[in-house]
Amino acid sequence: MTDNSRLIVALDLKVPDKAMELAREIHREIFAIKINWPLLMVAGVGIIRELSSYGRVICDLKIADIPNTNSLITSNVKENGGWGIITHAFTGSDSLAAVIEAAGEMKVFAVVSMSHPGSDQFINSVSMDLLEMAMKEKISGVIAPGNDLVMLRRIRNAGKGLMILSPGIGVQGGNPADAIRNGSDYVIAGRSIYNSEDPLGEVRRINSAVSSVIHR
Ligand code: 3DU
Repeated sequence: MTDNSRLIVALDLKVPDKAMELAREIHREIFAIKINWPLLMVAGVGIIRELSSYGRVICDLKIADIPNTNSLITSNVKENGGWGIITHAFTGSDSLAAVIEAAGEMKVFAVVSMSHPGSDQFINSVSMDLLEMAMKEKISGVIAPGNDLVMLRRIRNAGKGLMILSPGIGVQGGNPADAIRNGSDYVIAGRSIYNSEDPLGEVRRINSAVSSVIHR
């Protein structure tokens, strides 16, 4: 994997061999791989270590439980070689603190707003509170929507120094260059890459769109 890329690829595939094959094809040109329940449920926790042979793996488990359970889930990811983990923040500071403590050196990213329309129903009205709480707990970064540039800018402005990862790119309507221009550090894309006829070409297209913004 490379620090020159601002792209995190969501490998939401239900066939582990396909996920491994795709990782092999694209890993040199991306910043990290993100995995989520669809792959983890089929492949088992060992897939974290297998994919880690290609570099950084972020486990998007959107943890949302009591502190003890959060801690058990997080230590499991850590013991299996995860580089980062994604947790919900709405469960409160004790639950979030448990993830951060169990993570040790692993990066922890908290969801403070989401990219789907339902995010407007509940979570978006407390996004700034979630952000403030997560910063008090010394979070590494947050997840903020790459397809809602107004929300993204609010989070960028209030979250100085935080790493911002943005899904909502591609199929969900967001544009990678716009997301970076409005405050994302890294964009997350899944379907637009793994469903493409030419995944590596798609990775290169996103990388070049993003670098044209960064290097200006
Ligand atoms: O829409 P895509 O196929 O590019 O996948 C986006 C990934 O990011 C997917 O794993 C999804 O679960 C995750 N995600 C969001 O899409 C939106 C969020 O607010 C948080 C995570």
